[in-house]
Order: sequence, then structure tokens, then C-alpha cells
Amino acid sequence: MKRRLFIALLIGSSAAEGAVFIARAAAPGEISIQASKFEFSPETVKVKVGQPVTFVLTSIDRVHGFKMPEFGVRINIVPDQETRVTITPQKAGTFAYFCDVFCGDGHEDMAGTLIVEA
Ligand SMILES: [Cu+2]
Repeated sequence: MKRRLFIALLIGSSAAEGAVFIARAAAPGEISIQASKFEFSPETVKVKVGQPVTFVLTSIDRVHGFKMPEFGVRINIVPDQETRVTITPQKAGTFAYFCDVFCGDGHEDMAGTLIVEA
């Protein structure tokens, strides 16, 4: 009987940690982007000029790259960890982000669009 209660507590606590993780990923000023062969999800993100934004990058399969040349961003996205990168866009426009770690046949199409609104 005691053992059952203990297991229930364990399950309860891990569910609570999951909820915290979801809440963090959706925090204001953060945008979660998930990488997989051969796409980013979401493929298009919108941000505002002058407002700092943190991209929370994750991969569900292998190491991918995340490159945003106009913002001097280039980082690896490693499975099972969150990679955070913050930018503060200074001008409106449409910019590309893409994978720069060869990840297989289809890698060339692994790209997304950042829309910076005034
Ligand atoms: Cu790639």
C-alpha cells in the first residue's frame, strides 16, 4: 500500500515538471522552434522591431544548424537540449533562417522566414 502511494507521488511530480516546461516554452518574448529533417516548425515567425526575442531551439532527431546571417546568429541545435539565442531586430523586413549543418537529402530546403514588423 505504501509503495503504491510512493509511485503515485513520483508520477505526480514528473507531470508537474512537464507543465513547467510547457509554460516556460511559451513565456513572453520567447518563440519555440523545433528542428527536424528537413524543416523548422514553425516555418515562419513574426517579431517586432526593437523588441528582444529569444528563440528556444530544439531538435527531435539529430544535430541541425540555425543560421540567421543578418543577425550574426549561427549555432548548433542539439537533440535533448534547449538552445537559446536572443536577438533584438533593429529594422523591419523579411529575413531567412536556415540549417547549415548537412543533415541529409533535403537539407537544402531546411529554411524558414523571420518577419520583422515595424
Ligand atoms: Cu540540415
